[in-house]
Amino acid sequence: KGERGYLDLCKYILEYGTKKMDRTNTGTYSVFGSQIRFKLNEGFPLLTTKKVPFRLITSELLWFIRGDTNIRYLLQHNNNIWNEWAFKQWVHSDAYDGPDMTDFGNRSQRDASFRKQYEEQMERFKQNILYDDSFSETFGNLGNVYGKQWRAWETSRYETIDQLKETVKSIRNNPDSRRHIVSAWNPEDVPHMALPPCHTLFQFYVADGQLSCQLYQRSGDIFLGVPFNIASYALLTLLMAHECNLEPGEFILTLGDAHIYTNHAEQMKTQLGRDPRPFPSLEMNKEKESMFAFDVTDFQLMDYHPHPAIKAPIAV
Ligand code: DHF
Ligand code: TMP
Repeated sequence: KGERGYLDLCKYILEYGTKKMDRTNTGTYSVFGSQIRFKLNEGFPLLTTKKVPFRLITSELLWFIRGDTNIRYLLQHNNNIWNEWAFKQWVHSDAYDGPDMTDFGNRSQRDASFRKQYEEQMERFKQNILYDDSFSETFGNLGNVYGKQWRAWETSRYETIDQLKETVKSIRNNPDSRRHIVSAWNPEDVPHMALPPCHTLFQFYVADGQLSCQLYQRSGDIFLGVPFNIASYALLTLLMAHECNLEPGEFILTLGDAHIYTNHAEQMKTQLGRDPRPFPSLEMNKEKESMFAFDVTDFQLMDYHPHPAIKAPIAV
């Protein structure tokens, strides 16, 4: 019930996870294969053992739904969660003329004077993305990431497939189908993405008038990313249920490599020492019939009383 499943998984990984090096050179405790379930009629699954910024989750999800892959939209909504991965493309390109930013993620944690330089360059980058159209087109685009694959998957016949709309149709017309699937994992495009999709594939399921959703997440940053992913897919399920005139059922998160970065272990223990509170509830503007028409102002979180936020560095 509630976030117990999440907290139990955190405890399990800290206790039994294998110590494993990773792409970012940070180091993790890792477990392969696990599952957490949330009943969506028991409240909206936004963690309460630390404050999770719901505002950032809505604008990121609407960004996927609109088929956008450029961080400009996120910055316009004061959402900075994807900056590092676009920034990386810029500082490694010939167009970049500032101080060396190699391995900026790790170096900015260790070296205060470098951190200042990094922050200056990041600020310059953000201004360029927001106000320079051609800069933003080149460096704001993360490649064929989620939005592109969900809404305009390219076929070998030079057509595009709108997986999200096709799925709406199949849920409405053939609810019992076992093929309500959206895949973000496009092997042809994977080498050209700033970060290959972590939430790889999701499937909907209809039974007893309820719509459930299961996500296969190949790689989960349990402390930072996963709380966002849970809320984001719960929200997507609510939107999809609304659009298909169904009640929300369950959200099921299935994880591949579920890891806690070694530099999040202390924060994780702080969080595990806190008592979970009841989940908040979510009201959305039901006057809008389609998820494609929703705006950030159409969601209202009610009765969210979390413990304080806990800061942690993100592995780039
Ligand atoms: N890389 C890694 N290593 N972990 C991730 O979770 C991750 N997530 C990505 C892109 N790359 C990633 C996209 N989603 C934050 C949360 C989710 C996310 C990216 C970043 C994050 O930093 N959350 C902070 C608050 C951020 C803020 O307030 O701006 C948090 O404390 O939850
Ligand atoms: P990887 O591509 O080497 O697996 O690194 C991606 C990291 O980002 C990994 O720690 C998982 C994390 N992540 C999430 O947990 N959720 C997300 O939504 C995204 C985009 C990334």
